[in-house]
Amino acid sequence: MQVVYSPQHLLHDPATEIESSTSHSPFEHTGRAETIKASLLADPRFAFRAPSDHGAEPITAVHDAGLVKFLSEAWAEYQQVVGARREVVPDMFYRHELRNEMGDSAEPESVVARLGWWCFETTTPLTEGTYAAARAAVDTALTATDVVLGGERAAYGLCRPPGHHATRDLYGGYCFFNNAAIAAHEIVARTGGKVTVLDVDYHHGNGTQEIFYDRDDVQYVSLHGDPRRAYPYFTGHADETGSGRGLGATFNVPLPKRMADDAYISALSTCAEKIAAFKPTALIVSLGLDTFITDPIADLAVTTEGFARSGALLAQLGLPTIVLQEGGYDVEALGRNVHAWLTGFSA
Ligand code: SP5
Ligand code: ZN
Repeated sequence: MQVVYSPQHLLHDPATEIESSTSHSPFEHTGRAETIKASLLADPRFAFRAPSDHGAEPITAVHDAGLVKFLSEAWAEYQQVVGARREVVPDMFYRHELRNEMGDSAEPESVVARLGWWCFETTTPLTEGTYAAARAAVDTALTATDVVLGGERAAYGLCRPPGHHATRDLYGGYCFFNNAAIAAHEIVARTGGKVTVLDVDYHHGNGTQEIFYDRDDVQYVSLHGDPRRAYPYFTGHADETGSGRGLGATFNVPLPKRMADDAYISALSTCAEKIAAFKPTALIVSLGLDTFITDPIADLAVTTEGFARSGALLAQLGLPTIVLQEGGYDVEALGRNVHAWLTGFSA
């Protein structure tokens, strides 16, 4: 299987994360992608290639152009306006209730205000090289897409930073650009075929869901920790099924705490049936390994063997498949978990 990897991810290197009312070393860090790289490099069945530059147009097909502009300039502008900071994080978030009965705001001018305009939470700092890394992650997803549209059965994009929490207009949840959504839209635009994004990250992919919620050409299927207890809390409930033309093209399966392999595989089989019924021409898997039994920020109990079984089950759909890296924070196990999933798929 071809693996797309870029060392540009190293440019996004926060040293702190503001989470659970504390500032601590980040769960989402450069070592995650490096351990996955090492694990796959050790197996000659995986062939590495670098991404190619796809420009900004595939990004602005999915995201507001203002978000791209903001991320390209915000870190440097903050240094000028506020002072030298390694990580840049919002102090204030725009909530439209601030202007009840006054009419909604337009994008403000101050970089401090713009942070709160484009970002939805505190755990996703901007560093000097964040924009370059986020652009490389998009190019990684699009190059993996090229490999599959070129005729390969499957490809893996080692995307970092991840993408599935980024909405059309907002970044957060360790995500800046929605790599999977950009790839899905690109396949529809280039082939006219329908695409499914299957999101197996522990956290609901609120961004991917939002981007495609009213569309009938991209199906979004997700199984994740129940948002009644799990981040991102405000989306991912079973009654969110799409709107307008997209009604029925969103399918959410909230999972209970400590769910282990057999029950998880059974839930994944239900998702596979939903995908088969949609009849897509291609499958994108948002591959988060934070469902793992010892993940530090999640509470499911999937094992390495469960990941191998997951890959094998999804291979049975027989679809051209692009697998894109999302979360997974037990870094000691992350390399072998990704390897198990991908070799399960390819076996
Ligand atoms: C891509 C991805 O997996 N993003 C996840 C973002 C989650 N960020 C906040 C997680 C808060 C978890 N708090 C649980 C504390 C356990 N010590
Ligand atoms: Zn996650």
